[in-house]
Amino acid sequence: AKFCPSMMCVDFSKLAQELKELEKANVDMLHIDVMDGHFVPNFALGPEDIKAIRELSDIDYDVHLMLSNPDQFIDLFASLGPKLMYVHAEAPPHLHRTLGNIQAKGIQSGLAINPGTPLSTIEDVLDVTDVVLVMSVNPGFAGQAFIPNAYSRIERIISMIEEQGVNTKIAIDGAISPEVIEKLQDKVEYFVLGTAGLFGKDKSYAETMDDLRTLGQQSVAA
Ligand code: S6P
Ligand code: MG
Repeated sequence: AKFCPSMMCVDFSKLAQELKELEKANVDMLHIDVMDGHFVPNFALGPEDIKAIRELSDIDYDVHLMLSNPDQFIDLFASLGPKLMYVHAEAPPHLHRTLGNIQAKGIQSGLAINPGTPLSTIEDVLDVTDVVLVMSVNPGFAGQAFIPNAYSRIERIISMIEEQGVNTKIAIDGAISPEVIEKLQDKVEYFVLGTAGLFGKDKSYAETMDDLRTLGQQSVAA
């Protein structure tokens, strides 16, 4: 499993220090939430924030576009160099084309799906989806409660992936705690970490990450 701290949870007034700490903790990839105040009832990071992060660190990052019209902004965000770009299953009218456009830029295509959206929405686009991001909160805010339907949804997505023989990986975002990581360790490739898993603890990021990784290894060995 890989761990992706959510950059909307860091203290932006100490961005350089925060990034240094995250590097020391050997996180796998940064998760950058982009919100438009329309698809979700909040605003989060934007292109200028991503540029600032890139100037301070070269850790790989994904961008999670919570935008009503992602098609309009794919070029802009692609030009900033993400490794993986998530759009929402609920947003673009031609989902298969949108995901294909991301792949055509040499960026991994990500497909985020809200807790209340039927999984049939993603069934026919897995051939152009590198990573499915299962939302375990309704997107918009950090610090919300975990919505447990994510567990059965992940099982059903795994069945779809196996049935279709595609290589799609699974990610999960929203209130990811040590308990959730332990349960999903073998099924999920990318865990997004926010306030439930990493930020606002008494421990350093490095200590918390060590604990989370040990937890993962134990459950694999068991
Ligand atoms: C939510 C956003 C997430 C949050 C993350 C925060 O809309 O997409 O990436 O940043 O959920 O984590 P937590 O543990 O505070 O829910
Ligand atoms: Mg997110």
